[in-house]
Amino acid sequence: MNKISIIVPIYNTEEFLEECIFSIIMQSFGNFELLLINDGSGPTCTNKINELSKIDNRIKVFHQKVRKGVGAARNLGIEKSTGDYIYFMDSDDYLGESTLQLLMKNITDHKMVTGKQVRTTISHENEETAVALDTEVDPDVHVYQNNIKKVFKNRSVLHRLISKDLVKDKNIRFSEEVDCYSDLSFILPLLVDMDEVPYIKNAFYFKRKRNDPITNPAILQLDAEIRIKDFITIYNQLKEDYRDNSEAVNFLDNHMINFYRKTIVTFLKEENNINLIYKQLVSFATKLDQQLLSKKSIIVRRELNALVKNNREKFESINRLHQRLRKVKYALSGRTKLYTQLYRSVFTKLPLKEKTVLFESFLGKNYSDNPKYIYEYMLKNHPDYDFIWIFKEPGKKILGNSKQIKRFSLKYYYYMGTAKYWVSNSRIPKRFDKREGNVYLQTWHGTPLKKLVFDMKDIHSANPNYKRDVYIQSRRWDYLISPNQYSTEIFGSAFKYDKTMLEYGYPRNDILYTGNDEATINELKRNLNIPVDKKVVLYAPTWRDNDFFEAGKYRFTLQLDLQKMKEQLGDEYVVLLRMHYFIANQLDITEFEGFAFDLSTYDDIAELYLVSDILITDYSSVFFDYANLRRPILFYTYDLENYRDTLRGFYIDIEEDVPGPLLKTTDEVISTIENIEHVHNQYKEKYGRFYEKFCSWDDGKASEKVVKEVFEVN
Ligand code: C2G
Repeated sequence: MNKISIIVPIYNTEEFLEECIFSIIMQSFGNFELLLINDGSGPTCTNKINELSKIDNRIKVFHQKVRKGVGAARNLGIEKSTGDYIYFMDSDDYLGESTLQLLMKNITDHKMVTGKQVRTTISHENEETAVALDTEVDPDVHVYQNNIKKVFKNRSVLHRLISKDLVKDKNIRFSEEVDCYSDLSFILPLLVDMDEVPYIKNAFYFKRKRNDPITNPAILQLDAEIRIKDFITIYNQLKEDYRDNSEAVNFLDNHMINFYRKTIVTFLKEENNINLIYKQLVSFATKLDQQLLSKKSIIVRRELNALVKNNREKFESINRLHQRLRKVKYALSGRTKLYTQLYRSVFTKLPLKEKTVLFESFLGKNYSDNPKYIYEYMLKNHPDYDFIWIFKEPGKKILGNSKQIKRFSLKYYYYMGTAKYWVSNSRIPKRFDKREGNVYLQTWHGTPLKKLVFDMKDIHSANPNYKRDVYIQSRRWDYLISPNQYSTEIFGSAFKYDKTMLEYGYPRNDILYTGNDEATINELKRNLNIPVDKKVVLYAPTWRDNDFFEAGKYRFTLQLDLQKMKEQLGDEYVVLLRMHYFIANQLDITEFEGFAFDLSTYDDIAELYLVSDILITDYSSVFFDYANLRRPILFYTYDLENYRDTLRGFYIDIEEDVPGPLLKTTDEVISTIENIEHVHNQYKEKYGRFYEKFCSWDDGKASEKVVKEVFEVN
């Protein structure tokens, strides 16, 4: 008795499937059948389904050769089910270990019971919310009675344990006409049949928010036009079927009006879109309950009334006003929004300044990297251009006396809107839509070791929308600089970039060829206030995606034992500490004065490369650049396994391919430095191969080549 039929429709979700199915077969409640409905997936996913179906004899597989949609797939599951209860899951989600047990325990005489949905972006073996998976079974404390309307506020059938008799008696099925929102036709009969539903707070369902709506969208990440048409189709149909049931009518109308306000009005921001959906708008508006409508805001009411009368001209004119009001409301809701609105409606409409070039490096933090060297080359050779630097804190010492503006000030928005050229080594915020005529040179900031964007599986950093955001931002790039053939290939796949690639090496490395002489180095050392007679070790690690205070503000804990290093190396060496620009906490090194120097906020790391005799890094791209100097590189990789295998994944085999030893302790670092000549010699051949692969395009002339291709110069 009391068997559950778990129904999982599957369409090309091979990367998530294992996690979903394992979370089911590991349930503490075991009396279930798992019905996997393959809704016309491709061969990779189909093979995966077949392979996984063999691991447990409670799994039954049904293949549909052609895709029929999620509604049809779930309906097939219902037909084939033999259990007393039905439970729907999506194939990219997973369950807490005792989820089914908790639901079963509490359903008693009820027809339905539900639990908590947790939104997640990451796999559960890596996930902190995995803690929730082990939550003790403590049913009594966490049961609430929830109003059925509240339960279905999200219009989803997921994570509801439902009596099969009810489904059978009332012949409840999903709509097969639509791709999105087919759930509505299943929900409505439940809604009219029940008032309250037990809600078990500690029965967890992990709903994955897919991190890649570009390559592999979930149903609700589909095109807005499809979603709108589907919603209206299903609304119209149900409105007809349930016209005599006031409860159902009220539910449908409320959801329709909300959908109109949120999704449809946003879609109509683009004026021409009205042509795509006008007919559908009229069809639903004429069905709305007038009394309910009278409670809505005047603008929505007037728009919908115009639709009821099929008066398109009037509808369009009210909608234009609605859109304007929205913009004003948006602009008034904060300074950033006001400036963004000015950027969009005013600044980008002003004439384009054909000879103005904006430069930004590392989000305005410093005067450095590729933009600095492109700027300096242009300043010397093409002074007929106007140059503007964007800084978080203007007033920096830069070559020449070009204008400096504060990032995110009104002037910044003004120049972003009017300058023809943008030169940046990192991402420019999403809100800056590109205007006609703008030329955006993206220089990027390093040869990738750590996997980037679309080559990453899970996203562990503070921004779960990373992939979508980078996609939007990188569509605006016109040129991208590549430092070597290896990067060209990676940038293509990681950014899905297919516009012009400038394959000239890095402008930021020009100085490693033009400034690698004793006089320049000694001068730099004096400016830095570091002893000229000591050898210099530069420690430049990268940041950890999972160690942050908030987005963009990361934490770093120094794992090098400076005390030991000072004792054993202090006579001969000094150490320069250089944290990544994302690191927000300060290092406290007061007790190592004269031996350790914190140069984390120093503008240009290339100058630190020049003054140092040895580089210590970990997974930072700094070593690809430093290798241009052919000086020794050590890798202090105390957390290699976690970093490589969980956080990021690498493009190269770090244990095989890098031109120096991987070290795990301060003692190893010290003894390697003590024997540096010998160690460096051991890596001679590897270093040669490494240089060939990653540095051979650099020749001190990259800035010139880039400028000649991007700008109108002779
Ligand atoms: N950098 C620095 N100081 C550090 C680390 C990095 O000045 N301690 C600068 C270097 O110019 C380096 C660049 O920031 O090349 C990028 O740093 P990474 O550590 O490689 O990390 P990330 O910013 O994540 O970029 O394709 C490259 C990747 O995007 C990595």
